[in-house]
Amino acid sequence: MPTATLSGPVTMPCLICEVKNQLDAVVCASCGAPMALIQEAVAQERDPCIITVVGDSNVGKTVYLGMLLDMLSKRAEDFEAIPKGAYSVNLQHNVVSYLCSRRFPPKTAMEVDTWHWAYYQVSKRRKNSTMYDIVMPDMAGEAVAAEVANPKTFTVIRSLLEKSGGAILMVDASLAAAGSPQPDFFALKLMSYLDGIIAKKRHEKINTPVAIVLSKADHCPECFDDPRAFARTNLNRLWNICESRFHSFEFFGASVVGALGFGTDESENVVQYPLHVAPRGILEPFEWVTSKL
Ligand SMILES: Nc1nc2c(ncn2[C@@H]2O[C@H](COP(=O)(O)OP(=O)(O)OP(=O)(O)O)[C@@H](O)[C@H]2O)c(=O)[nH]1
Ligand SMILES: [Mg+2]
Ligand SMILES: [Zn+2]
Repeated sequence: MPTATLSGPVTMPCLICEVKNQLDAVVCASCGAPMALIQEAVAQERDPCIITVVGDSNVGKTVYLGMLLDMLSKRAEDFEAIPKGAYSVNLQHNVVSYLCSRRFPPKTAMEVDTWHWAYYQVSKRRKNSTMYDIVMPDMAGEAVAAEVANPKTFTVIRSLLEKSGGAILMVDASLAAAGSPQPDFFALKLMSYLDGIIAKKRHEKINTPVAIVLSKADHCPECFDDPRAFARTNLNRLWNICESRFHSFEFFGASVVGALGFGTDESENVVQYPLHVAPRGILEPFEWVTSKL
């Protein structure tokens, strides 16, 4: 129970879902977002911009986000990124540690309080360049799937997308190129879910920029040459809903590994090992989304 003191209110609205929480809460009691985000935002004195990375389980969200943040903090392409709060570094730290030991990070757990949230201040190292305060959580694909199938199972996902200035949708290009309809259908469901929560009027197109990342493009290099043509051919349902309902969307090929090795674990399952890290097309989607904010 909140208690009132003479020094002022003891509750603070959550940055993501706006439910009031006690000041000393670690995570929001309603959606599970870390309250450290709010403390950072208050110190910042301006609203952060939320960019949400969504996609099915196993498409490569964790690897992509970890690599993106790492490249930003290494000043790739003249970007400058300053983590706001040490907890923000955990995602990048985790992914880079795994990749350095030639393993992929484990899948993200369903529990919201175990997700890594990253809060960075990003800008270009130029005079008068715009500063963006960017919040990017690493969500579990299974939670995204559950929310899309049954809205309100994971309220945090809905609140996040409602508040997002931009979104990055990840689609497994290697699966799509191999003829599986799963990536196309999942992306179609997600875009229609987004349409449902963001659209102000049913007949108006959506302005929120959506970058569609064709992940694991090392398996299908044609994604790099002409990502739009790849999408039109292999992800035609997704392409059509983008064209009909979204003003601003773009496709990008991306991959993190240059060479893969294969082995088996204790239960004789085939496991992939990243032998060589060669990020390609990681910054472009992010740069495109921020340019549209
Ligand atoms: N070939 C290739 N495989 C990749 C790449 N990135 C990720 N993978 C594979 O995809 C798997 C899943 O990657 P994650 O980043 O954990 O996927 P995720 O979207 O976070 O999955 P959830 O946490 O379950 O939602 C990895 O274990 C790798 O086997 C890539 O750039 N190229
Ligand atoms: Mg993950
Ligand atoms: Zn909340």
